[in-house]
Amino acid sequence: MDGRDLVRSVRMIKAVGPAQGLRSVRAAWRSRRADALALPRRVAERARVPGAARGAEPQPGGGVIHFARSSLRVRVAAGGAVFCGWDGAAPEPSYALAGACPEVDARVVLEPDTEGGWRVVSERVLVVVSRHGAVEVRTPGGAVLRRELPPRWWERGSADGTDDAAGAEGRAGRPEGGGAARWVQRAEVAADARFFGLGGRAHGPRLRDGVYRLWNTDPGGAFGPGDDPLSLTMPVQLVVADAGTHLVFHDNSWDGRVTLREGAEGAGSGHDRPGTCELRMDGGPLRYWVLAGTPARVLQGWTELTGAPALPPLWALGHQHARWGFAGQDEVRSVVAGYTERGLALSAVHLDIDHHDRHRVFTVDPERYPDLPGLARELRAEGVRLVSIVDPAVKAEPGDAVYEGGAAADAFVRDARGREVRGLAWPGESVYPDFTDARVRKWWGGLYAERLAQGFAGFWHDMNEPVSFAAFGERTLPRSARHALEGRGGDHREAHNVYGLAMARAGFDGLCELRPDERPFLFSRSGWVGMQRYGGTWSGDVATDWPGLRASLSLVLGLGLCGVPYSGPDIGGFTARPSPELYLRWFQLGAFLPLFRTHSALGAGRREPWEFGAEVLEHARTALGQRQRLLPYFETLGQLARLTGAPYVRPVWWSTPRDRALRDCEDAFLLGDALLVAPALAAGVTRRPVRLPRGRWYDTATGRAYDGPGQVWVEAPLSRIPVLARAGAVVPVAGSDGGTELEVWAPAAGRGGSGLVVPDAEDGWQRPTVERFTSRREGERVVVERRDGGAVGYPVRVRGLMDG
Ligand code: NBV
Repeated sequence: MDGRDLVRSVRMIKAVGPAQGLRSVRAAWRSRRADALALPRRVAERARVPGAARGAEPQPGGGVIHFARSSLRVRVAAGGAVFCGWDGAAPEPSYALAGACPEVDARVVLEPDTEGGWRVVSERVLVVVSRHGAVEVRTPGGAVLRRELPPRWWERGSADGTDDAAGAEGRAGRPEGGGAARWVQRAEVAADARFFGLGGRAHGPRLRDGVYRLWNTDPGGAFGPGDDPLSLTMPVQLVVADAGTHLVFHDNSWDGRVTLREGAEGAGSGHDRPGTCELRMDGGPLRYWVLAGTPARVLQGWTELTGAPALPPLWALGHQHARWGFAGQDEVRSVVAGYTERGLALSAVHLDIDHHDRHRVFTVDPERYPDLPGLARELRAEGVRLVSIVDPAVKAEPGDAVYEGGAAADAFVRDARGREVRGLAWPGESVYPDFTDARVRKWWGGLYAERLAQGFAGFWHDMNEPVSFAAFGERTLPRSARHALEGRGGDHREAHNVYGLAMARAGFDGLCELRPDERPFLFSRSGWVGMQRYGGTWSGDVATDWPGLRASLSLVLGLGLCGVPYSGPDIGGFTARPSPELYLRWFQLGAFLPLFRTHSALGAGRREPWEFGAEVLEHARTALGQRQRLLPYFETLGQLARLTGAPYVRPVWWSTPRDRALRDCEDAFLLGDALLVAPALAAGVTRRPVRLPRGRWYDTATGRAYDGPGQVWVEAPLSRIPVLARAGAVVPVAGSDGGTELEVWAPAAGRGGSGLVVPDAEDGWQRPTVERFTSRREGERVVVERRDGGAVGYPVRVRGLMDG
């Protein structure tokens, strides 16, 4: 047990009580023993590198290059995404890909180069493979975006110490994902490159030098910027450099570590030190995808590969309120009444594990919630939905309906000897559904019928890293636990990171079947690449302090760049009672993030805006009003995320990635194309510097115009955070009568602008229509037109004219 284990155990025993504390020690021993018995022992390992190139075999989209001790498949897909697979690794099977592997680009050619290596030439990228297996991805103009050095594998020797590995061709036939060989691959990027992504990281969005682990982990109570990993890791990096932007995704769900080191430019000496990125994996295939282009193009390609983000129903873009610790239905009612009486908008209330009967999933505490369907109906009449937490752990007790049903369906994860794996979770000793089995997903998806009958409209998946409270060691299932892995069979080393993703799929598919006319609303703490197909996520248990506030912005930005656009933090932080100022600043930031939800832990105080004094209430009311007004814009951004992969919340360099100062700017963000939001992230802030992308920007509160690129100081009084609008932007907003109107920010003289509206009046599956608008300045007049030549169709309000 190390220091971190100890702190975690003490925290946990405080939370769950001494009896559970003892059980957690037992759970930890059990898990350790299971692994000791079932996992292969570390024995002599042999290192292997590809060796020299021996020849190449052209194939549609690229080809296979044979080396003395391995082979590399390079395949360029029609949209320009490059696949590289070593040792026979193919793109499928994959938990990340949206569907069938994308079609290849038939125009691609594989040709020998003059250095004894090979080149794969395509329209958007050039892939150069050296004769020892280094792989360079270059722009068509020849600039190197990434250079992967030859990989190295470590394979188990046989009992007598000899290498049990077959030749390269033998390995090529090995089924995907079964590989237990560890491997490492090191890559170089430009000296000026910056790294982003890797899923939800607290100390981003720019990922500084350090080691980042790829193993979904419940931080065990609270996290701040120093904690890594968190619940949602992804082997996805977005690298931004002067030469171009690229995304690299290693399609491998095993435990691993990414070591990043930014490069340095040789200040006139001409000796640049490249940035480096080293990936060390504990097993699984060595295969990766690279997408290159502008950030928008890269995210578009990424969405085509891994799936379009699920569109949240409209109500999920409004303000939502949660707390762990509502006393019961009367308290829920009175919280909603508090919002109504004060004229504060509220679209949903979330019920945490305390609404269950003894913490058991898919149950309701009959004493505290004697009529949940009645409460749901009553709230619904006031426009407020109920959202239910759903944990994967099922109380292992004969007589428990979910347990009995799951046992009959053989749904629970088993150990190597075929016995149910027992862990410890909120209901006590628990078992865990194996969501990597389609049959189990179907069974689990059907259980949401009970939730729908209780009147719930949305779902909040928690503890699905998955968590088993163990006093020491890993707080999850034993690594030796067996999983179906879609029929291929394997253990938790491979299934762990996709557990939350597969659970989200089970919930999403179940809901689509149970309630086919409505888009499901689901967000999940853990997940993996592709989870956006089923819903969003949230910060998890972010610490209540100023660094926690900063971390919550990092998470949302980083996740958006990994293709998961819908997320947000626990406003006010999860762990303690925030100061009024911290609460307000968090609320003001949250009002501009897709998931706008107040939440707190048991004993961490309340989060209603009126709990922090009259001044905070008034300012929170302003922020809520701004959110309500921007709802048509949020709806449009949700639709655009679905259509193009562009996240609602984007780093300020999104459209100008070559602007180095913007690349390093982490305390502001773009909301769509039109708005730049600069939150107050420290105590006592009343004005702050804002780094602007090029063009004219208006402070939306004062109307004052600023010209970018460059840094300006703007007012950030307690009453609001700075929000700047791009000159020329056409922004759909809610007018005073509730209908949509267009707010148009005057273009600078001689300039124009544009904007989109994707109206969506329903929560179903209708195909959206995209309405495009342009704006232009004619003297003192601003002209707004619809691109297709039709009538504008919305009232237009021009802003910023006096200042331009
Ligand atoms: O269900 C209780 C909490 C929940 O409120 C929180 O949002 C999750 O992130 N849950 C974690 C389990 C307990 C954590 C200490």
